[in-house]
Amino acid sequence: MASNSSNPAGAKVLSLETMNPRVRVMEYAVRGAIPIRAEELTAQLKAQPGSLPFAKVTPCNIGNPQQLKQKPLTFLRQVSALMEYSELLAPERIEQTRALFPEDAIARAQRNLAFVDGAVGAYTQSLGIAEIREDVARFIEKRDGFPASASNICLTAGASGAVERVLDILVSGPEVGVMIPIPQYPLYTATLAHLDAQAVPYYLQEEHDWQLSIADLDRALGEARARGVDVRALVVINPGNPTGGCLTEANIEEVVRFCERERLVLLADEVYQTNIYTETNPFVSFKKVVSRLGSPVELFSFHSISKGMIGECGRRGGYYEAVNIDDQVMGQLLKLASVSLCPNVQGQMAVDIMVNPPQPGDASHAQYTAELDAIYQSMRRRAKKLAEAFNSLPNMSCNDAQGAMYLFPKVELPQAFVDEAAALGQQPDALYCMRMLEATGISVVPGSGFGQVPGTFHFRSTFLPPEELFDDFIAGFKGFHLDFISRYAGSQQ
Ligand code: DCS
Repeated sequence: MASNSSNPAGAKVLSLETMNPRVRVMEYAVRGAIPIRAEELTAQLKAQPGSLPFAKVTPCNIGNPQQLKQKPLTFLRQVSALMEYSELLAPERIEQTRALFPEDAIARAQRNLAFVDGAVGAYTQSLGIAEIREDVARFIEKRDGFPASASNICLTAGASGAVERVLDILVSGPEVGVMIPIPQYPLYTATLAHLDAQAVPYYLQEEHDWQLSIADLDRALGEARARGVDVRALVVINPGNPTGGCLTEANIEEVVRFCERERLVLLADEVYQTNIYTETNPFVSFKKVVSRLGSPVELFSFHSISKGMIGECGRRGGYYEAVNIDDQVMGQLLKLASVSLCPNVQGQMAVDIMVNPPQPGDASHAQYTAELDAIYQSMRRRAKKLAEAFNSLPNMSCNDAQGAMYLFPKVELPQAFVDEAAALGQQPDALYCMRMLEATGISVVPGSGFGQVPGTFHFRSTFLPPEELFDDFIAGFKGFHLDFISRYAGSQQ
C-alpha cells in the first residue's frame, strides 16, 4: 500500500506549514531574490548568448573574491596540494617534487601532515588541530602584544560556524536579546531568528563614517530592557560589513566599558581585520583593548580565511578566541564542537598559513608578500574608484570604505518610484536592485537586507570585479543609474 494512503490529497509530510517555523522566518539577503535571479540570467546567457542587454552577470552581491578571478596565494595552494596528494613527498618522488615546489612549501606540508599522522582525510580534534591552535595563539600574541592561549581557541568551518555556535550557547529562550548593528551582516539576524531570540538593533552613524555611537547603544539597550528583553550580548563588526567603517581604539574602549557596565558578553566579528584602507583608524582588536584594560568582559572574537587577501572562502576555515569565559561554559562549547566532530582539515590548514605565513629568509617569503600586497593595493584602488563613481552621481552618496570589501551607498529614490514599488508590494531598494540587474547584469544586495534607518535606501556592492574590467563595470552601473533617475525625476514633475 502506498505510504501516503492516509493522505489522499498526496500532500507532503514535510511542507512549508509543517516545517520548523524558525527556519521559515530566517532571511539571508546576500543570497536572496536578486542573486537567485542573477543565476537564472547567467544560465540564460549560457544557453542563448546575446539574448540580454549585457554579456555577463557580475556578482557583486557576495564577498567571494575568487569567483571574480582573485588569484589564490601560491604558497597556500602549494602546501595544500602537497598535503592532499602526499605521495609527492614519498622518498621515491621527493626529488621530482623538489623541482616543482619550493622547499618551505614542502617543509610546511611535511610539518602539518605530521599533525594529523599523514591523514588529511581523518577527523581531527573537535576544537581543531592542537598545533594549529598554538599557531593561532602565537599570531594573536604578536598582533596584540598580550598573551593568548591555544586552550581558548576553537577552529571552525569559517567564521559563520563560530558565530552560530556562540549565539547558540548564549540564547536560553525567546526573551533573550542580542544587540546587533544596523546595518548588519544578516548572519546575525538569521541565526537569532533560527534560535528564536531577539535582535536588539543599534544604529551605526552614516554621517560619521559609520562610527558606533555609545549614546545609541544606551538608547537601544534601555528600550529593549524596558520591553522586558533579557539583553545578554553585543555584536560589533569591525571593520564593518556592509558599511566598511573602522572603529577607533577610543571607541573600542568605550564599547568594552559599556559591556562591563551593562554586563553584556561581547562578540567581536573581526573577519576583515586585514582589509584596512584608512590611515587614521588602523585595526585594533577587541582582545587587545580588553587585555590592556585588564577588563573582565567576556569576549568572543572571530576571524576567517575567507576575507583579507587570503580569500579562500570555499575552504571554510576560521576560528574564535574565547576570553574570560566561564570554565564550565568552555566545557559545554567543547561538547557542542564535538557533536559536529571537527572542522574540515584543509580549512584548518589554511588557517595555519594565514596565521603563520612564510617568514623573511624562507624561500616563498618574497612571493607571498608580493602577492598579498598586490591584492591589497588593488582592492584599495578599486574601493576608492567605486566610491568616487558613486559620489559623482545624482541622488547618490557614499562613504569611503575604511575597510572590508563593500560600499554601502545611499540612494535617494524618486517618490514616483517609491510609489511604484509600493503598488507592486516590493521594497523600493529591492526593486531598484532588480532593475539594475535586469539592465546591467550587476548583482548587488538591497539595503533592506542589512537594515537601514527607515525611509533611507541603500545597496551594498562589493568592489571585487577584476581591475581590468572595473571601468566597464562602473560605466554599466552609471548608465543604468543616470537613465533611472532621469526617467523617474521626469515623472515627478
Ligand atoms: N562575519 C562577517 C562580518 C562576514 O562578512 C562574513 C561573510 C562572515 C562573518 C562569515 O564568513 P565565513 O563563514 O566565510 O568565514 N560575509 C559574507 C558576505 O557578506 N559576503 O560574502 C560572504
